[in-house]
Amino acid sequence: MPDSAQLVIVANRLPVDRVDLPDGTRGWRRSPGGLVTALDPVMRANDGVWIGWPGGTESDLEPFEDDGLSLVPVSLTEDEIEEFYEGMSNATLWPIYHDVVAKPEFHREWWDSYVTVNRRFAEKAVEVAEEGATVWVHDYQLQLVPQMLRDLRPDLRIGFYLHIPFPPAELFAQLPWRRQILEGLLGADLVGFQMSGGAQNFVRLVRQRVGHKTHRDLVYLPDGRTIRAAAFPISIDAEGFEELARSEGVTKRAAEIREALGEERRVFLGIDRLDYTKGIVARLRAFAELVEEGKLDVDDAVFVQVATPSRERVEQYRILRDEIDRFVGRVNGDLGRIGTPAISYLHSSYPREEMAALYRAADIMVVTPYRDGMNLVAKEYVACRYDDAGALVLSEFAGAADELRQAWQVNPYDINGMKSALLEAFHAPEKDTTRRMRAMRRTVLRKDVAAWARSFLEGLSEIRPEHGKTVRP
Ligand code: GDG
Repeated sequence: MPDSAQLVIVANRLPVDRVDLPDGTRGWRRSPGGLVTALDPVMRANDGVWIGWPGGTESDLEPFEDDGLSLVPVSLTEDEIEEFYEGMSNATLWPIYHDVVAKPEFHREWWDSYVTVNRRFAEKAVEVAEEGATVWVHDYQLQLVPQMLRDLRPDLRIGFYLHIPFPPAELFAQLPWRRQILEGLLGADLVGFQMSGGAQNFVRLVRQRVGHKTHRDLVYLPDGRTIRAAAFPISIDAEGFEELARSEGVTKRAAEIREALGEERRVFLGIDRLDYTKGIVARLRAFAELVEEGKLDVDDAVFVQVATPSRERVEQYRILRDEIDRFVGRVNGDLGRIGTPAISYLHSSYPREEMAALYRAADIMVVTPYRDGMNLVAKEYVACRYDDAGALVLSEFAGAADELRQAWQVNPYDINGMKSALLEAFHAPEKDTTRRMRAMRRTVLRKDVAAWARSFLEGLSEIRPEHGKTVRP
């Protein structure tokens, strides 16, 4: 474990989960996220350190190594989990940043906890960052960290990346702490967003609310510093997914899934964290109405919906879970037949192999968020379709819609529009689906997540080349 590092990643979660080992001790298991796959090579090339919360409330955890990655745990108390994580992060910022799809709550004690926890992350980062190091801060839970870092350590090169949308000024303005958040982000040299729209919203807000001069993607601070705000659309390890999809195990499992669902039936698939931004009920409603109207028959079609448990202690998420349970129960009660339910609903999380097998088994992938920073599920589906088969129905409000132009794009608020798209994708001739899938595959395979990480870090090193050391790509 190095004492100091040239590259420091700061994210809410560490890329590992706490597990009980067979010998009775507690250990760690790598949680397979896109972010760690992307950052693994740059972390290794630069002896990087990753700072994050390991989940839970253990407080005496020391820095450790996991499979060659240096990890530094930041602990949270039970109250902080409630106020900083479930409260301010997931019941205030998350809904505001997603078009106010759910009503955000504002509580001053949540904000206080957000400040405290952000400071703890910043202090940990400066402990391990070498002189002139690059610190890359991730996501909406840690928006105050960039300025805190700058105050403590002006020698650092600081990048920030937001994985979720950055809202229009009219929505952001509701936040009682809007100015503090903008100032927090302005501590960075480069602020990265999924879409150029997010970057533009940010620059406009900085001009309006903080009063700094701006020009295009640049913000000029009174002290002479320049900050850049730009889009870096995230992607996936496309080759890795394709390889997994081609493996014998996944191929066999995909065939089993098809058999279990009924070989004759075509498979619609949704995979999401159970989140109200993902539009799960609306898409199931569209499908159910098609069955009810006789436009689809349960002998010919089934909808498999996987909803991965998420933020289960946040009230809005409990309400949504009940709503889905009720809805699926009613649809299957009304429209299913013995052994052939209309919707096959799974509230569970699965290993990556099972995800790939589901992608391989699905004829029509349905991704219909009301708002989504990018949506990696859509890209993963495309990466797994090495046979150029399969159709993608995709919300125009997912960042991915910008790149996956050949999907059947839908407005998730328009149930009739979604019904038409589902039917069109269902009946599309092979020639059409192949042409679309080929084009989408070219896009997804051309720019993977490693390229995303490189381009962000390159962008960061170009801002003030004379200031700080350069990270090896
Ligand atoms: C945020 C932004 C942005 C899901 N269930 C299981 C599982 N997953 C994996 C998927 C995919 C990832 O989780 C979900 O990523 P998404 O992009 O779809 O959505 P969010 O979780 O909301 O992610 C989003 C992303 O950050 C990256 O910047 O694209 O817009 O909201 O990779 O495969 N993986 C496994 N088992 C599961 O049950 N193994």
